[in-house]
Amino acid sequence: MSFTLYHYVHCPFCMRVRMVFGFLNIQYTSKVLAYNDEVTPVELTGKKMLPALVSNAKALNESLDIIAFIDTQNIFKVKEVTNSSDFKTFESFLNTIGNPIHSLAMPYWMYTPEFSPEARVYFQKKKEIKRGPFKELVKNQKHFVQELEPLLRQIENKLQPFYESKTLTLKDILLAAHLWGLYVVPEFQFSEKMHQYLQRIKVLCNFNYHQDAWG
Ligand SMILES: N[C@@H](CCC(=O)N[C@@H](CS)C(=O)NCC(=O)O)C(=O)O
Repeated sequence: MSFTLYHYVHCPFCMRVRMVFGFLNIQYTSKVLAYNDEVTPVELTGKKMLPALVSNAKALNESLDIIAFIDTQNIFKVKEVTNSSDFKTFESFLNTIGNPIHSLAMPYWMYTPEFSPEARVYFQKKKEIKRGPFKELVKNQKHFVQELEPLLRQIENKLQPFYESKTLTLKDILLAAHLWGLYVVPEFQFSEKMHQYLQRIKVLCNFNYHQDAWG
């Protein structure tokens, strides 16, 4: 089967899929779309939302559905994990960490090479509806870092050395994909333990953030 993944480089949901592709050692064609390209994603799946996976005639949205689809040996046990009693709590924790992560990282992401000037304007305008002016986000960096620290400590306390596990699981993929975005923020630094955790996942997943820019 051939796979084409349409994604945004900075997008944590897209990164989830890239990490799983790498872990499973499955080749795919990578297509990075411009953030202001509304036509291509809608043509693919009917929604302006990535990641989108096209395989043979089928196009799929939703990172977890894509992971379940490509993981034919059910290594990540997507259904079992997402139906388990603690998954709602885990998902809400992801949202909780996502908030300060995005507030810190978005003003930097938009200046990475993924964004043309037009895509940058589009991104900022759209994201400011939910988050307020980016200017304020940048002013409040200290506050977001302070909000994050205890949350990261909660993760750190559960590493065995993976999240509540001796081996890598779907939860590590979801956490790492969210946390990875923080590497772009100079005002924030991971603890050594968290950094090692993310680097361990990077190696296991053959994850190369810059793959589309540098090969
Ligand atoms: N539930 C979706 C969420 C995907 C999502 O939110 N993608 C964002 C990028 S991080 C998106 O495509 N946003 C389009 C836009 O806001 O224009 C998944 O897990 O795949």
